[in-house]
Amino acid sequence: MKLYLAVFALLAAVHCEEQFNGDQVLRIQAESESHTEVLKELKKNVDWELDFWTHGFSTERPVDIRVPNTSLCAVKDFLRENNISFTVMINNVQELLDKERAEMVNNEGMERETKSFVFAAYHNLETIYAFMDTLVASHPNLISKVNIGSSYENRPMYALKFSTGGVSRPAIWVDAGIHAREWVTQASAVWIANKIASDYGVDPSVTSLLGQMDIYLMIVTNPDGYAFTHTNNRMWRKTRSVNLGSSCRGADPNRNWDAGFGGTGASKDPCSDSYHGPYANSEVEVKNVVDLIKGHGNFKSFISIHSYSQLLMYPYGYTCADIPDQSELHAVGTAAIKELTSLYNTRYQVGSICNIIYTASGGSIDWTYNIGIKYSFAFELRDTGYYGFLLPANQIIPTAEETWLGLKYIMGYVRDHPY
Ligand code: 0X9
Ligand code: ZN
Repeated sequence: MKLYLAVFALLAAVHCEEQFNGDQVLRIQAESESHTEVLKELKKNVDWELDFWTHGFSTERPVDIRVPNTSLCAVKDFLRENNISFTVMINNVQELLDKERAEMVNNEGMERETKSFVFAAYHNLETIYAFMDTLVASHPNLISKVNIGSSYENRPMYALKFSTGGVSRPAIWVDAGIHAREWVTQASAVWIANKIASDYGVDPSVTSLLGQMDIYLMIVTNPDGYAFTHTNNRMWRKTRSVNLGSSCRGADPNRNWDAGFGGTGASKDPCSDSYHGPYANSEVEVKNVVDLIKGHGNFKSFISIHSYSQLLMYPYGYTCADIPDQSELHAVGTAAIKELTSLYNTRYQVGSICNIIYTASGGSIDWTYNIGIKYSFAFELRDTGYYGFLLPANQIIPTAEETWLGLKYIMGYVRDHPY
């Protein structure tokens, strides 16, 4: 009976997982304003079920779209009719997903056998949470697990707090995985957590930092979405909240913060991947972080980690107006990227969200900046569009290593520039 149930559960799990056979990701380059307008029209077409992997429309940056197999002919015809050139960035999405899954299964077997954690692999939520417990247990005087509340589907949300003592010390916040499908961000954050733990007392910069400040690191900021990318739909981005009056679920947790909420670069359509939600902080995952930040009251830096595009951004997203600290943040960002690039020559661009990618309202770092957290940054990690969200696991460690150099630079700067 038990076996029967297990087999049934397995079949059910396999059965309901979204398939992407023959789907392609097209990379489209708009060469004029009229192209840009055509692409905006394309986005309004609901019948083709397009999945935009990039969110802005400009002649400076390509637009990447996952096109379901059944819409491929129509979309390619449409682009050709409008004289818009494109390349096939991913030829068959499902092939990459199958490979990713096979690697995960293989890796799980290895981890069970060797009772060790493999950093060069993607892991599900349970395994990441178990990793956090192991890390805390082996560094009890440095790391604690802070439960900041529960997700919509009642999963606990944990930040790792690195602290050597003191009372309400100035602190640095780092979060990853607020967008569920950006898997290299959660995986990099796992590696970085381990790196901070092992470098304390060894690397003078980390040691002096933690002598004065605390670090809060949230590895999985959208646990419901992350679990869903493992069980149902690898391409899920949003939260999993129910939307009244719609059969579509979730809001974009990076359009839900109280900064320019509901403005340009967010959608009011609950079915959109950039749906801002019914009101600011409606998503409990966002609310939990907001409450922690406000309740703490002494964060000096807030860094949010996304993928992909290889960018380091500072506010604002909701307007292209310069922030008062523009030149300082630009200089800090540029120096951080210099460190990042020094390792593997990975090229990054630095700028304000609005100027560098697109107008995006309701973003986290705009809110943190506006409440007085000057050193607010957002990373977009690898790559620039070979694999997009489906970055092969053998790039996790190099991505994490180089990102850490950038992060460490920012953290050191924050330590040395109290305000
Ligand atoms: O559109 C976004 O939310 C981010 N890009 S992504 O492709 N990862 O979705 C960029 C927004 C900048 N980040 C923050 N405002 N925190
Ligand atoms: Zn993102």
